[in-house]
Amino acid sequence: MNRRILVLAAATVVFAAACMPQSATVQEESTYNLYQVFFWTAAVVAAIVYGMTTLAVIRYRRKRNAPDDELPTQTRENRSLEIAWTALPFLTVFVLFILTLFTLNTVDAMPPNPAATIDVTAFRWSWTFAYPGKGVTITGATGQPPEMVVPAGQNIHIVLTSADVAHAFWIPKFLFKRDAIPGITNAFNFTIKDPGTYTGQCAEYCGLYHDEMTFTVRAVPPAEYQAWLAQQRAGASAPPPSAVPPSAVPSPVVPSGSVGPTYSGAPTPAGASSPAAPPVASSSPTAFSAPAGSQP
Ligand SMILES: [Cu+2]
Repeated sequence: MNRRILVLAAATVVFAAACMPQSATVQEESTYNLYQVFFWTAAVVAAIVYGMTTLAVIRYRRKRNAPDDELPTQTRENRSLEIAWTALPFLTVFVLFILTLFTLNTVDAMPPNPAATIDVTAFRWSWTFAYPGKGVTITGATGQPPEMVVPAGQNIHIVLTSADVAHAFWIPKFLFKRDAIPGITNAFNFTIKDPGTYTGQCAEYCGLYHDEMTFTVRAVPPAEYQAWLAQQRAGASAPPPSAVPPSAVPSPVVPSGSVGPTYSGAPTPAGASSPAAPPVASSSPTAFSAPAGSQP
């Protein structure tokens, strides 16, 4: 019976470790490795704590027919034991702290000359992706998530900010999240390992339509990325058919300098209406625009 419980516990631990998601980016492989170290450290600590607790409960339980006031052997002042249970947790936390520092350095590293730089601006309740110097700006609207197209296998530089309240740029498969704060820019790099579409969303509750603040990042081969840029510049409204997955809906595209408000950190004038919905026509039944001035 006990052996069966042990096997079940071990199988659960191994299964949980295998369930951890691999990162889709090169940088966050280090985050994945750190997760593994934390997980297995926690598993060992749990095994020691629960194991010794169970042992004490079973071994030193009150025996049948024992007198009421009988106590197990009382031990005090075991110097080496006290040193061990102080030093070992300290050492464990110290090692985890150092490994976390190394991981942060990897995640926050920004090598020069990225293949693409994208200015990301969060606003209630969508995102603007601007490609400075390329003449391309993609702006989503509430219920119409925008798509960021980037070259796969190349270094991407993101400069993140917010036009109104605190939001957070989160792509679960990247194992990465960063806050978008008004008046502050947060920069980071990532290199997506394989072409594909990765969904992201705002991870900081920011108001009534927070749940509509989704977006996608589509990584394509570098040549296709250049073709996409040229096509956007030329004012085309749909990506090339070869690049469209069957379920994809073309993103609302606002060429730079045309319609729509700018969100480049300019403060919203007092009394201005919500910047949530640039004028993008849609026939989708799920798409909607937040009425101006309807902020909760
Ligand atoms: Cu948000």
